[in-house]
Amino acid sequence: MPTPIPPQVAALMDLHPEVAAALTAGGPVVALESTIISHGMPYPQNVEMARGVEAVVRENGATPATIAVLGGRLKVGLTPDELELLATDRSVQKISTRDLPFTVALGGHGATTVASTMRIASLAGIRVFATGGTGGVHRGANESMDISADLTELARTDVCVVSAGVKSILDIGLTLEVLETHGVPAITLGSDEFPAFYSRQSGFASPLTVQGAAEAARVLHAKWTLGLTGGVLLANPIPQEAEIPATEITPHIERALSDMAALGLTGKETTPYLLGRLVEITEGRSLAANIALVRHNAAVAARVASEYAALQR
Ligand code: PSU
Ligand code: MN
Repeated sequence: MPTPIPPQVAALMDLHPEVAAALTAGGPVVALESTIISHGMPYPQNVEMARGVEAVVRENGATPATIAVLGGRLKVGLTPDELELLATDRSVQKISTRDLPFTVALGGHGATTVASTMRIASLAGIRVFATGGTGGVHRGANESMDISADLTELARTDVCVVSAGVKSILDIGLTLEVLETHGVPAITLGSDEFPAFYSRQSGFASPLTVQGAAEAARVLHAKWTLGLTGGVLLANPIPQEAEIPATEITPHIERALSDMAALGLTGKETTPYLLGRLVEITEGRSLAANIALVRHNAAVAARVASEYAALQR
């Protein structure tokens, strides 16, 4: 049974009729984030990716719900015009959980990160979410304290995030440690090695492995039945044909990081800058990889959502 949305939350939310119908029927729904559209990719590839990913979710038997804040309203499921606005309007801010009450209260436009998308998905009763890569512990975090709120949200919000692992612009080892501290299962689909976004290999063993969507759904069901609140990170390695091997991408990442240091960028600007700089350095190859992995994650998330919905009946 879907959990009813509290009326005071429903008053702030615009649930797309198609998403509302799917949730009422207990059908599979996949949440999608919007920072990747507004701050993760250039136009027009960003809006093409957003439309394409929604189509992939449908082809795999689930209903897509792209999430954002528009004019202060929590939007769960977007129209084509709203996707276009997110892809083009420069007034759209990158909003994480920290920023969410501000954007709602002041009526702004916000593209939601993994963290704030998880929270809104959870408020709407959606349990499965597909993205590209999750945030994590940044390299040098022992000095900068830059640890993505995505990890905080995984610690407390009951949503499964399907991602291609953690970008090696982050410290993958420390990210896995923080997830363990917070009781968040980090599970890789079909591999013993935790993936590194552009690359299938990271050099880090995956804490846990499942062989398919049905097994993943059983883990979600067991976790939440046991009252273990919080999320699950399901890592889905980038398809072989789209990957940029670690030996190739690593020097590019080092270069992007040193360019960023020279500019003195910190805080919420760092992830968008690094993604954009890598697209320039790799002459678009990192963008093609990014699009391929998001589509792959959307397909997997749709299958996990379907298996999970079946377990609820
Ligand atoms: N990884 C990507 N593309 C993205 C992001 C991550 O490949 O656009 C975004 C996600 O929205 C993620 C956010 O939640 O970056 C993390 O930002 P920060 O490191 O500032 O928490
Ligand atoms: Mn940060």
